[in-house]
Order: sequence, then structure tokens, then C-alpha cells
Amino acid sequence: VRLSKDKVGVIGVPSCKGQSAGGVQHGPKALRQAGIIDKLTQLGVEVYDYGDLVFEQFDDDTPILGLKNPKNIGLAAKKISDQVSRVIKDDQIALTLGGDHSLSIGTIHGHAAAEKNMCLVWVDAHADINTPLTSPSGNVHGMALSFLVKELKEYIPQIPHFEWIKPCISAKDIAYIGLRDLDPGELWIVRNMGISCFTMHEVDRYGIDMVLRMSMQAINPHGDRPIHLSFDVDSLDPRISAATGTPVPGGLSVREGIYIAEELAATGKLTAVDLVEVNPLLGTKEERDLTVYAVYMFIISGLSLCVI
Ligand code: B3U
Ligand code: MN
Ligand code: MN
Repeated sequence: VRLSKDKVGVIGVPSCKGQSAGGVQHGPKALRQAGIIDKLTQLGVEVYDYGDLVFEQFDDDTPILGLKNPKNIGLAAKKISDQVSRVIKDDQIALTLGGDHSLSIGTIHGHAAAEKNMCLVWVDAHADINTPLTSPSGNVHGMALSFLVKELKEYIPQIPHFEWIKPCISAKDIAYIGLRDLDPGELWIVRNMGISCFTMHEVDRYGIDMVLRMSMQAINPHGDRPIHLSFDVDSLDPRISAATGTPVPGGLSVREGIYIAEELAATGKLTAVDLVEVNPLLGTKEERDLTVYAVYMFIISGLSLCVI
């Protein structure tokens, strides 16, 4: 099995303002300490580590239409987008270590800027596609996709510092895997906009291999499109990933999660991976270590040549 590229660019994104629990900004540090970069290097991957992005902090950031931290998040997303775009144009796979899932506004925007034809696999317990008007919480990590999907353009109000974000992906180019906790507005969007959706029910019914085949059939039938894998650790069952802000029972097993990484890597078209919502301040030490270890295995499986 070959990777799409033998070079990986690592970008740490210590973001936390897209949700309300403290600690998720320490995700990149915890994942680095697990030894991901050394392991990838030992396995023959050329790794370029760009360190963690530094974001200016604005304390005068009042919510707009309920959306919390618009200035911090809007400006951070621009920085993330530019960095991911640069890394992909340098012919490296962009591996982004988060941080909360609002960072994917930037990573997907940046990926689409570098590779027009990209498609997206979003693995999560949640759909993260509330608009600012349907969001029950005002947390941007639950809205990330709404700013990016072309078909939702008319539903998105103007938010200061978000003006630069141009919808860059069509509903038909997105596949969800692992969903099990949606809000009413999200359910309406997923049902009516044409996004492929494989909830935990489909994973149970068809098995993860078939779900991946159906996902690729839907968004990448010729296997020629660059793939963006956005992986929220809360897609995994909380027995494995307790160290995350919004755990939901009934999730993916470790093997199902890793199988997603392996199979998408085996397409040879994996171009960007987001790893988000690891919060090392939640759970016991054992729970935190297990969450981080599962993510470590996921990344090594997806980004090294160890699919023999
Ligand atoms: N859908 C809810 C909760 C949520 C979304 N993403 C996470 N939690 N991690 C919301 O706030 O939009
Ligand atoms: Mn989630
Ligand atoms: Mn998410």
C-alpha cells in the first residue's frame, strides 16, 4: 500500500474557543508527547513539523447572533487555512492536531484552496452542521461545516470576521460516518441537502468496511479525488475516548476507527487529516492515556506504510 505522498506536514492547532470545556487547547501537546512524530519518522515517513500555530487572543469578543467568540475563531481560521494550503501545495499530507473542531473551517477551506477537487469524510458523533441560527449552544465546533457547504450559503447570516470564508464544498462531496447525536436543524439539513450519511446504525448494519465502500462510491467513485479526513475523537465509544468534551455512548470501536484511517490511506489519495477534540484535562489518567493512545494508533495507521 502506498500513501498519496510520502511527506507529512504536522500543524498543531491549540484552539478551544469553539466549545466551552477548558483543556482541549492542550490536545496538540498531549498528542506530540505520545510520540507520533518519532514513530512516523521511524516508519519511513518524511515529517515536517511546523509546531503549534499561535493565535492572538481577543477578550473583547461578544457573541453575534448567539455565536460565541466570532473574532477569535474567524481570525484563527484564516491562519489555519493559509497554513494548511501552504503545506498541501508543498506536496505534503497536512496533519492537523487539535484543538476543537471549529479548526476544520480553516483546514477544509485551506485544502479546497490547494486542491479544488477535494472531497470530505467527517467522522464524528455529531454532524457539526448547525448554522448560527439553528445552533442550540452558540459553540462554533457544532457549526463548522455550515460555513463551508455551498448549498447552505443562503442560510448563513453575516458574521464579522467570517466574511472571508467562502463555501468551498458541495453537499454531494461529503460523507459522514459515526453520527449519533444530531440537533433538529442538523437533521433537516442532512436529510435535505444530499450529504451522504452513515450513522452508527449503518455501521452496525453493514459493518465498517461496507460503510467505507459506500462512502467512497458516493463521494469518490473513480478514486481520483484528494480526500480530507476530519476525525473527531468523540466518534469513538466513550469507553475508549473519555477525554473529550461531549462523549456520546454507542460509538465506534478502536478497530473500526483505525480501519477508517487504514482504508482511506490505502486509496493513495489521503491529503489532509484533522484530529480533534482530545481534551487531556478530562477523565482520569487512565482514561486520558487510553484516548491519546487510540488517537496515536489511528494516526500511525493512517499515515505510515504499516498496512502491509
Ligand atoms: N450539536 C450540539 C453539540 C455538539 C456538537 N459538537 C459537539 N457537541 N462536540 C451543538 O452544540 O451544536
Ligand atoms: Mn463530536
Ligand atoms: Mn466534531
